[in-house]
Amino acid sequence: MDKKEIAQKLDAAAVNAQAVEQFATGLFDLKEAYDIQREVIAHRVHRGFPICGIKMGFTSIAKMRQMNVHSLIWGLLTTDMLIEDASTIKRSNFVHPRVEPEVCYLIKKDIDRPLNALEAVDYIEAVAPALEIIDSRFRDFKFDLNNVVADNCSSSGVVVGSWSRDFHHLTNAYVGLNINGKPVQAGSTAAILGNPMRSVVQASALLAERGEVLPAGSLLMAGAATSAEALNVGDYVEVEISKLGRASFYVG
Ligand code: OOG
Ligand code: MG
Repeated sequence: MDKKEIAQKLDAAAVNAQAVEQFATGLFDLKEAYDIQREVIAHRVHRGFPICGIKMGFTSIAKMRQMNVHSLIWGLLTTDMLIEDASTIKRSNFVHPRVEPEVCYLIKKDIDRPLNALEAVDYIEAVAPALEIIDSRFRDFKFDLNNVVADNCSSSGVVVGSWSRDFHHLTNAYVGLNINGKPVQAGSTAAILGNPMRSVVQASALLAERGEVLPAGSLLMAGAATSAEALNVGDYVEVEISKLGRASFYVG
């Protein structure tokens, strides 16, 4: 099976909301996994949904432990993944969706080189509370590092709340995930690499490694601060970040 065939299988799994088996260990290496990810994204772009940002994964210990993958990963966001704040998603469009609370940055200037933490601040226009819907295309949500990367890091949906230009207090802010009014996960933005801004630094290094640029106006999801929670029909899901606000959606 070549990279194009693997990508085609993963894209079909997403479109049909039908899980597939993990690909055999050793079928492709990590570099090839990112090449497959690009092929998977090409299918979405071809359907008329351009790339609108990137997402970082496994930037918190909680997530690494939950999924037993201990390396930073990154995927691409396309416009078909964008979900309006306070809107309703259809459970039947997904395989086994989960949600996690995140911080989303809006990029001010093209990120075209590795940045340090001080420089990264100048590349951020605004920040917003966000929710990521992840939906692994692999059976039982089980994968190894190369498989999850090939599957575009389980990316499925992104809900972004209101933008704020004040992002300096985000070093240690409360992050809560509420489902049907009950807090189901609680943590801090500090759980994201010690400071979510480090996610921007890491993203700049990973982009440079592949010789890619993140254009101004892109979204950058910093990675979940807590473990993810399964979604069920009827759920009302809300993220709450101290001093930043909320974002939410319903599952129909
Ligand atoms: C992979 C995606 C990880 C995050 O925020 O850590 C991720 C997964 O857990 O399926 O998005
Ligand atoms: Mg995530």
